[in-house]
Amino acid sequence: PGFDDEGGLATDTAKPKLKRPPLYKVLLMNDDYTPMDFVVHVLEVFFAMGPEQATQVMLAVHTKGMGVCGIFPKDIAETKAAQVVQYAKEHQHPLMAEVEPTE
Ligand code: NFA
Repeated sequence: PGFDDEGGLATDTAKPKLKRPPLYKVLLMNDDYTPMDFVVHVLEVFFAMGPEQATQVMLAVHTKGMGVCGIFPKDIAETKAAQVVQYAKEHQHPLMAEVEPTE
């Protein structure tokens, strides 16, 4: 915005379009088989949590059935969820992660 003859409208009323991207939750699902220490490790590696926060989130997922491990733009959320599932599979654990839009 800002030039005088952009096309007839008062150009300084045009909003600079810098919208933030829609955000998506990465959910971690509980299961009966994945070891607790593996889940803590995953949260530390893929979600940059320290050991204390990673342990809290792991225990919340373990007791409530699922939990949010991070909130990101869609492509990042989907990449992280896919990386977690692939990494768990490589280690023969059934840990699952899903993506869901925020409100
Ligand atoms: N419920 C798993 C166990 O008791 C631990 C776990 C926590 C798995 C969080 C998945 C997610 N070993």
